[in-house]
Amino acid sequence: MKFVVLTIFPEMFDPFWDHGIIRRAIDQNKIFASTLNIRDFAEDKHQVTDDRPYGGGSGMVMKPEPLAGAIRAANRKFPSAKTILLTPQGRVFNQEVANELAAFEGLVLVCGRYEGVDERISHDLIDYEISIGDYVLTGGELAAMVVIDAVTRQIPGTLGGEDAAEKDSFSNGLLEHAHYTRPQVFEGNAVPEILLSGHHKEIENWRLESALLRTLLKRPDLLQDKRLNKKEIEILKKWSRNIQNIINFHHEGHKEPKGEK
Ligand code: 4GX
Repeated sequence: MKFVVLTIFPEMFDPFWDHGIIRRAIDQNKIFASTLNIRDFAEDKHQVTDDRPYGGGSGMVMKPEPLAGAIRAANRKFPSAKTILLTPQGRVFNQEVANELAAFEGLVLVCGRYEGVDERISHDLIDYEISIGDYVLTGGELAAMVVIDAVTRQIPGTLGGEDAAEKDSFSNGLLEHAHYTRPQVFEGNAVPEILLSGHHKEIENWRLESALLRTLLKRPDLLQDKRLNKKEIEILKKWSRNIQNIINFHHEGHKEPKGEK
């Protein structure tokens, strides 16, 4: 996967490329990462990238010429890459989008600043618009990093260990199960016994139950969207019965005498 980031703040990406899994993916040629400074494509003496909006009003707009120059330079270098504009108006990014983007040969990520980019850029030179969520950033750079980060870890061989991306959150539509490491007792709280037992099948069942219950309690919206298998339905039914028993007991324990309201 080739990433080219177009930005007026390329230095923001130096520490991003330089750490952790992204760094290792670059070193192992699983991804290629580069930035182009939009300012370098400005023609004027002062290399201006913004201008006042037609129609008036506060704020500035990114001028089309430097952006077009930068996008075309990136497209010449990587003709098969898709060009993505980070903007609150885009399709909301999630794991599914990350997987779709991971299938492309390259991504050119266009980072806007100010109030946005001239509309003729988005119309003519952009393949996809992506938003990382419904909040307003000061620029597209952090959004581009989020996209690059999530896409990179979907590329086979980037995570180390036995293809961890298939095991993690969302790959099965559920949140992760609870995790524990040493010590066995921390500040009076013990690790669940089953995890120490060495019974792999039971540990797997416990983890599925943990994942299902955490999803039910923390993100019930995810369960609504998910196709549940037989095992998962059995676990939820068991907990439904548990809860129903508690409710029944509660009602019976507080029953009013017959004939009364
Ligand atoms: N997810 N922003 C982009 C300027 C801008 C506006 C419109 C192009 C078109 C954001 C987000 C985000 C703030 C980045 C506005 N550029 N980007 N910027 N949320 O809020 O991606």
